[in-house]
Amino acid sequence: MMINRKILTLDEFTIRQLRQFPKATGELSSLLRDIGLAAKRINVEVNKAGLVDILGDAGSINVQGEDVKKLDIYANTQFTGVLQHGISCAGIGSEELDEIVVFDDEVSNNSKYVVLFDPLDGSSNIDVNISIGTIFGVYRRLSELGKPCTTEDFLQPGVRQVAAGYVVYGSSTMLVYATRRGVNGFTLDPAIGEFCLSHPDMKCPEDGKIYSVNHGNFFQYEEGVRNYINGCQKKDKNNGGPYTQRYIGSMVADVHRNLIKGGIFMYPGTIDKPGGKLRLMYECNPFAFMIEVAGGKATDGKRRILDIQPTELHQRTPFFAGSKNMMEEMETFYTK
Ligand code: P6P
Repeated sequence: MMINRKILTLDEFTIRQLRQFPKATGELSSLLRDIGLAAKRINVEVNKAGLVDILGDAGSINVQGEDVKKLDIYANTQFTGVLQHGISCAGIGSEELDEIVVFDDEVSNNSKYVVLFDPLDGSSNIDVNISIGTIFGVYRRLSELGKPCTTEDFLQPGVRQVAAGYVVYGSSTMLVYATRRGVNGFTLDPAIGEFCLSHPDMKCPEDGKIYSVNHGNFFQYEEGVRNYINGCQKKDKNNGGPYTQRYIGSMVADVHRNLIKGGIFMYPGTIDKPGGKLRLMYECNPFAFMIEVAGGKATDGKRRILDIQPTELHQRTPFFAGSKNMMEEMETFYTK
């Protein structure tokens, strides 16, 4: 029987990466495999959501004040569980939980990393079968090994992430993650239950023609943002041709598309919410890290997202991210 050596599973890929770092302990590779395991379990439930009455609200309200879908809770439990029972994670911060969870057992207290995640982003789309996703960021802890992790381990600027990624549960299920060495995408092969390397060394095109923003908030945006959006619509053949507006209302799906095709994703601040809607620690920082590693840019309109010093676990930030040249064009409108 011929073995197809071209197909690399997530496990094989992380082990090969490990070989390039003889001094590496393998904890990060193990953590990424744990995330892949949780993603596979969540994928099973997401794919049958309409069949087992898993639709509909779980009846509770999360820390964001949003109706919690049953899948949110399931996804949060899966990620928390695999990370707690792994060998790499000392604790987690989740969109679904008011406070951090310190695992505080011997193995976890001797683990090097902490993880922040949004277990199921875009969950309001579950009931209408639109792609949803998981977003995660991994930090090396600052506190002393052997002791429980602390809040300071989580409130680090995004530039200190050692890895970040997302899972998009869509027409296919993909896990995409970045380390400083690059961004790689793995597509789940349901026949063998493995994430297989399908998008090696992903790069964000420097240019694009897609802009993603909620036009419903247009008159609430700052003038510079409104001028940029108008500019996107006035493009003619003499200045690169018209842009296309694409906005699914699911950050993972929108940013994933723009990462592959080129484009700019915007969730600006508004008059009502000048700090924006998206969360810095487990939505914006992970995507900002990935997009920068892939060659793009990510700011809050003025500052580099990864440089923001967080003060709260669930703080929000305006978010602009995508193709380098589109971001630089947007910045000229913002500073006018
Ligand atoms: P709006 C989903 O609720 C989410 O957090 C992101 O996935 C998405 O990009 C954004 O909110 C959509 O927000 O206000 O445009 O519906």
